[in-house]
Amino acid sequence: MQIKLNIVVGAVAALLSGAAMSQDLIVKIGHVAPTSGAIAHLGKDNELGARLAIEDLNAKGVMIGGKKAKFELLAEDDAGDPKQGTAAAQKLVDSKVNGVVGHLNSGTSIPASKVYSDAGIPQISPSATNPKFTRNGYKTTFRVVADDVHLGGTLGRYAAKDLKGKSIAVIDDRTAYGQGVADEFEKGVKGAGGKVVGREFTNDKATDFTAILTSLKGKKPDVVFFGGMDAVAGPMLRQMKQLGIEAKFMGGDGICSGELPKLAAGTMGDGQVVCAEAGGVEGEAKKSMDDFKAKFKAKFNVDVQIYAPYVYDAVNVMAAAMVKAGSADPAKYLPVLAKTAGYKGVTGTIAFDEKGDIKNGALTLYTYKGGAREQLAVVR
Ligand code: ABU
Repeated sequence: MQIKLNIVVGAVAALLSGAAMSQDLIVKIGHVAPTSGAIAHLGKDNELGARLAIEDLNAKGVMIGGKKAKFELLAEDDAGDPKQGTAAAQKLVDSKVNGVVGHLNSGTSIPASKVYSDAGIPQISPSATNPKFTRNGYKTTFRVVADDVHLGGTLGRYAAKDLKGKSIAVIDDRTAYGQGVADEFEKGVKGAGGKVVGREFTNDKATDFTAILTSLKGKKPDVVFFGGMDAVAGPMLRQMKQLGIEAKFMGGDGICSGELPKLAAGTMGDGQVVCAEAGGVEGEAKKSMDDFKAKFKAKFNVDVQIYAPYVYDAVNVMAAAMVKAGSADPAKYLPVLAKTAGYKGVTGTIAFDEKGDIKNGALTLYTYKGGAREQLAVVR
């Protein structure tokens, strides 16, 4: 008799819990980054940031509009290619995602932003820095990092004033990011009274830079700036060494990864490279970033490359807007997301301006010593 009663009680409990589960609110978060190709290490870094955020949200038991939210990650690979980027965006729209964090590259984030805007789906990029990303007038477009006007301009002034560069050479990879950040760098150099002695370009898949480096060598540069990503910067540093070019090497956030020393195969001199991440924290706020990096390493057994913490914050900012709006319906939480202010993330305080850009964005200048990234300064 007791056994029968236990079975009935168990069955009722199972039914009730099933009923409760069926009332859970499924929230689909799309994520897009190049998880294949030359910068797959950066794409995977971003994707792991999103996975950690989703796991933490589900572990916390977030309530949205009186229902327990179950967050699901729909991760797409765009290979850093604009066409694949818009295809991935359309796939996520067709899957009825509630929001998207991505893409990693400016060259994919910009065309994809139209797809999300047309569908009314909020998109936060954790790493696309080309200013055009937030300047198309789309209400759905946000980013949690500083843009290339800030990044390139600051690095240009730093090259002319702090590094006291007298003959500065500039190379870019002709991508939306690389060319844009190099243009801003050049403006920054000239604005600070510095001289750009040469400008060359390559592409984001190139491996041989002998011709452009030989041409620049004749101009005796003391600083070489590269607008592009670490996968190209590493071999470029190797070839600079082979050609006997002793110049300092600068770049934006795209080269400022943990992977750069490996990609340069031990050819980087201590302090030779100066780069900047398009965000950063200092003082007391640094603890939350350091804690995040330690947790990330413990969980995935890899170090953060650049932007995983910004992806983590982007997912959480989106979830916080849903909680505040009491809805994961994009039309309902989008106006709340746009008003985000004072959100305390692991990357600092997040607030959006009228374009969807982060307000008062920081930059962190780094160099490399002994094959490891070393912070120089956080600037605003
Ligand atoms: N911000 C550097 C890498 C991503 C991009 O803007 O293309």
